[in-house]
Parts: sequence; C-alpha cells; structure tokens
Amino acid sequence: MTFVESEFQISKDVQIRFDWTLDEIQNILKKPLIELLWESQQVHRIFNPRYKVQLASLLSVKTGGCEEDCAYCSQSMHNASDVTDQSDFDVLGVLAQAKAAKAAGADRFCMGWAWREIRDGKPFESMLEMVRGVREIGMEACVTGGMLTDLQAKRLADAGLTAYNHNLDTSPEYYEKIISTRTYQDRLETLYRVRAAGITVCCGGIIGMGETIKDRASLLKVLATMEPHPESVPINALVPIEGTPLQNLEMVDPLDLVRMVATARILMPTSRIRLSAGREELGKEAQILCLLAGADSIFYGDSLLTTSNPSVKADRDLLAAAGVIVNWDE
Ligand code: SAM
Ligand code: DTB
Ligand code: SF4
Repeated sequence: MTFVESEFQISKDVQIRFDWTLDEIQNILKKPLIELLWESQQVHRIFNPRYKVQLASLLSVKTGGCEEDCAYCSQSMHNASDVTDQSDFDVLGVLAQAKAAKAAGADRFCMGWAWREIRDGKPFESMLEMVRGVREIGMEACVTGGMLTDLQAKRLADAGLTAYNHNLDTSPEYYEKIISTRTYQDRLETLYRVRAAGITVCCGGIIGMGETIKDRASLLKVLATMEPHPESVPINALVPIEGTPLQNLEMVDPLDLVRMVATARILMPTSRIRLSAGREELGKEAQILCLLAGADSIFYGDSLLTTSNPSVKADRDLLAAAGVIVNWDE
C-alpha cells in the first residue's frame, strides 16, 4: 500500500471536534505515554505528512514596565526581576531584525510589547508600520501587546497582520493564583475581537506553574472548544525567572511537555502547535519527542523576549538530526 493510500484511510476517521469534554482530555493527558505518542503521531502524520516545522523569530519591541502582575513574567513592574523599562525599538530597527531573521531561515516574525493594552498614538502607529514592513518582506507577522479594541484590531488586520498572540496561560480555575490584574474573561474578549477582525488567533499557555493535570486539561478544553480552533497554540514550559514569585519552581518534567504537546495535537489536528519557552532546559531527545508528538513550530533565534533560547546553530543541528522539513529545504 502506498503512503498516500494509507494516509487517506486513516484520515477518514479523524474528525475535527469542538465538543471535547474535560474527562476526555484528562484521559488523553494521562494515557500511557507510548500509546499517547502513537495516537498523536497518527493525527500529526495525516495533517503534516512531511513533518514540516515552522521557524518563528521573536523580538521584544517594548520591554519591561508592564502594569499587569503575571507571576511568571520578568516584565511586570510588580516583580523584582532585572528587566527594567528599556527604550523601544524603532520601525527601521525592527525591520532590520526581521530581515536578518528571514535570512537565517525564519518565515514568521513575532513582535512583543509589554503592555496591559494597546494604546493609540505614536507607538501604535509604529506597530502598524512594523506589521506592514514585515509583510512586505514576505514573512508572516504576529503581534502580542495585551488587550485591544475592535478598531485597533481592524487597523491591525488592514495592515496585514497574520496573527495576534494572546495566551490564556492556564486554566480558568487556576488563573487568579497567577494573575490578579485582569480576568480570564478579559482575555477571552480580546480573543473574540481578534477573531472578529479576521486576524488568526495565537493562543496557548504555560505548564510548570504549580498547576494540576486537571488544570492543564481545563486550559486545553477552553482552547479545543473554540470554533474554529486557534490557528496557533504555543506551549511554554515555565522559565523560572529570578525576582518573580515563581522563581523557585523547578523546571517541569520534559515528559509532561511531551504529553501536553501530544494532547494538543490530538485535540486540534490542524493547529500549529508551537514548542515555545523552556527549550533550553530540554535535551535534544526531549525536543525530538515533542516534534514526534506533534509540535510543528519552534521559536528560532538566540533570544525569546527577555530570556535566551537555543542558538541558531543548535537548532539547525536539532532539525537536521530530527530529519524534519523546514523552509530552506523546500
Ligand atoms: N503582554 C502581552 C501579553 O501578556 O499577552 C505579551 C507578552 S507575554 C510576555 C507573552 C507570553 O509569554 C505570556 O502570555 C506567557 O505565556 C509567555 N511567558 C512569559 N514569561 C514566561 C516565562 N517566564 N516562562 C514561560 N513563558 C512565559
Ligand atoms: C509565547 O507563548 N511564548 C513566547 C511568545 N508567545 C511571545 C514568549 C516566551 C517568553 C519567555 C520568557 C521571556 O523571554 O521573557
Ligand atoms: Fe505584562 Fe504580558 Fe508580562 Fe503579563 S505576560 S506582565 S501582560 S508583558
């Protein structure tokens, strides 16, 4: 039987569902790992038969001084981390970084602003110019900048923004243990606005913040019952940062990350599952298990927002060792 035929046979059985229950998701998360991996691989292979991995580069345009009190974040003014309010990148500086990221092989450029919400005025006009510029050089453009209004979302869509990143981070039940300056509902409303403006949604979370398996399942339930599913789902492992309330937490078990990725893949077969923060703490074997489990994107470049990421060289070696397909292979 040829590969294409077998692919067709399996794909007949996979339905995209939006009615996942908490019990179902918990049962998937807790399956024997070997079985979970087999199930997620089957789904992954149908929807991404060439194991294509998207490389996304990240730049913090506006760093530090954020009014929100997210317990994991180095950029909150409520936390005593080393990150201080730095001067922002200008449009030309950002576009130079985007061009360099493209030359290194990335095809998505993600820009971050440490804001509670987007404010109108010069910084927002610059954000729009950055989005237009990134699109002009032929990359997908993603912005993360906190809450926004309908009009701001429309203007970002008109500028050509591909995706808006706005994570739910954890379960609705655990949220208030992590953030007190906004509600889960605030977060959901922003996501509805992004969707209504026709921008694709990038929404995921963090594991390793002291949450239970049920919390992880509950976060995945919120994501997997959105219709349509978020096009992009970043799965972060907490990077415990000195000066934040979560500084003393231990790095999550890498196999928990593999489970989270595999479950997200099963629940949301066509979404991009991004293996995000925390990769520096993982060996190459654990990262390859995540790719096998269904991750089809990584952040690529020597830094994330305020923390470091594996080097470009290390990632090129990793991708080659895994034998997956990336932009420059096509
Ligand atoms: N202010 C915007 C917001 O909160 O949406 C954008 C920036 S925020 C830093 C983007 C995401 O990075 C957070 O939602 C969180 O999921 C992730 N993140 C931040 N600090 C992290 C850490 N220490 N470890 C893992 N993920 C982290
Ligand atoms: C996401 O979920 N993870 C990225 C991106 N979206 C913006 C950010 C990770 C930040 C890790 C901590 C830091 O570098 O400050
Ligand atoms: Fe601000 Fe975003 Fe950091 Fe929260 S995660 S403190 S909103 S920059």
